[in-house]
Amino acid sequence: MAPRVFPESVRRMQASKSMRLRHELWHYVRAVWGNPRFPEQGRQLLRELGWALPGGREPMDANGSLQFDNRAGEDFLYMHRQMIAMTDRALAAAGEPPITRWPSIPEPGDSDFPVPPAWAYADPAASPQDNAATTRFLQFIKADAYYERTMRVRERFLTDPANLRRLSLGALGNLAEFTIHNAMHMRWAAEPKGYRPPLDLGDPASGDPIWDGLDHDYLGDTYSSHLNPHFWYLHGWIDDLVELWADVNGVRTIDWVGDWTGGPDLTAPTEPAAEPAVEMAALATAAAASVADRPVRPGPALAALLRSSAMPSTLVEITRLQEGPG
Ligand SMILES: [Cu+2]
Repeated sequence: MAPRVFPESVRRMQASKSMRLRHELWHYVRAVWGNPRFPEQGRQLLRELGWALPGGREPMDANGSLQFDNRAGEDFLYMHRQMIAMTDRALAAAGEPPITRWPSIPEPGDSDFPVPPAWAYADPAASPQDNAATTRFLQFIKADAYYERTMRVRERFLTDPANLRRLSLGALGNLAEFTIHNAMHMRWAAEPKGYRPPLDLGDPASGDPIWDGLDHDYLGDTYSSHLNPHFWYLHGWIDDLVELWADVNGVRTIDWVGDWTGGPDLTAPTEPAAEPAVEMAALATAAAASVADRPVRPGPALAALLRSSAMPSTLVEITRLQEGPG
């Protein structure tokens, strides 16, 4: 059976600029916040926008090592759990059952979820060497051997009750995000229709509307990944880890500490996506203030600084850095 495609009403909600930007910015902030190369002005700008990461909840420390005792992994599990709940509500409103979840990660040769082939990565904003390295990374992560030597091993580790008993929920979330979730995104990503320019922190809501269409569902970009049918299968699998963990540890009600879902909606109030905006408001934390109340403009100096800092901040960059092939 082909991966399930949601009704257009649901896909329209997911394709709204509001939801796209929220998902992208949420991942972006967590990627850059603790990086010593991220300029302090950038952090200040995010604070002013209401998008500061709650204190001490960087997924990685300044050296890029995963942090297991600061609940950052809870943020990851919690935020995506809210996305699933929102989508399940939209599906119910359209008369459809909740998202379908992968009970286990599809093996090589799975006829329902074949791994799309690697392609020659050709981001016009990257150097030829960089594109070649990303192409090698795609070949590496999509190979059967990657599943057999790495992904399956990690799946077994993360679902083993003995391990789940030893891990806090935050540690589990962080391990899941960076050892298997990012890799699943890239393994099941298909060649995109084009290469979207990265987030412009100076004007987050800007960007060519061609990237907002229903057909922009590239799994390797947090701006579009949730439009891709695979997103819900793989995040369903991740979300089930939470239940498995709770079960194994006899936890009946999870007392979430890491519950950061991002800041206010930064899309212009004139956005036509009125309904999704209402839904998204439920995700915004202390989000009463809108950008209009806080006319923040970073100026060209910060924009140039952010560009030149060249930190890994996108899903492709982070996963390539972590997974190799070296
Ligand atoms: Cu995400």
